[in-house]
Amino acid sequence: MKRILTIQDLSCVGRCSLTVALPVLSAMGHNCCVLPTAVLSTHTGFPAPHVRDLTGDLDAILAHWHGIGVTFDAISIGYLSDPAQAEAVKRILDAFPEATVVLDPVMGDHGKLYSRITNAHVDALRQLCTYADHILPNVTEAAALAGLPYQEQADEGYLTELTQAMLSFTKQSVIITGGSCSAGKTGFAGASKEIGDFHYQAPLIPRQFHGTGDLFSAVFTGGIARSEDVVTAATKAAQFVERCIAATEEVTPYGVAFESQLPYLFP
Ligand code: PXL
Repeated sequence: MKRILTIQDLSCVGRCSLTVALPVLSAMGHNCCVLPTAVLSTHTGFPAPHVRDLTGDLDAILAHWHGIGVTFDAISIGYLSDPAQAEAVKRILDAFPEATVVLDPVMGDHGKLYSRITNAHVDALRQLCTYADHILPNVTEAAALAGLPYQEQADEGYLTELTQAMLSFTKQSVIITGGSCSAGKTGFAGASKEIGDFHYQAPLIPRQFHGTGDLFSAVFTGGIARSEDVVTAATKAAQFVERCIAATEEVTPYGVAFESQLPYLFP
């Protein structure tokens, strides 16, 4: 069993972030520890959520862990509610140098940044990428981080341009999620300093949900912690997301119904 720290928000309603990572990593047989970056009444896809930002608490939590000798095998990072949190997250990563770091630079989707995400946030996450072993931006986030224009209909050339630009920011690999190389398909485009480029494409299910990137990140992190290679972990994560989308009857802001699919993750 591996001990994994996941750093992201707790959105009380609307499956995403911690309410996805906790059940997924536990189902995969890991000890999932959490560091909430904020508590939101809902994720920001619902109108006007109440937000309690926890930036001021992160260093005190780290100090306590340090004092009692906690260690982590892996750390996954998702939504930060304020760009200043990137500095606190760097201190956490410096404190646990043995942990494998997976960063999903959660900022937007479909060509738009989420409400609350500013240019300062994009700059802070670009810097944070250099601390990560693996980064998992979607096409919107990769374009924003790389400073390239967003293309709704991505093709292989565009995805390769994005992966190459992003590879220089990360220690080991980049996986761009939600990229379509041809009409009716979706998947990911990856690049690793060790093995070069890799791709995965499957038939597109034309329904969009909040939280699928968080689901991908959780399954990927759990796979890496199981010592899977990057391509295997990413492919299993993509297939699990497909399975959850297929199992969800209605498109709503409540997200994908992953609960019935958790047994497929059991060790
Ligand atoms: O699923 C990404 C995500 C995570 N956390 C919060 C969000 C979103 C996307 O909207 O609002 C708070």
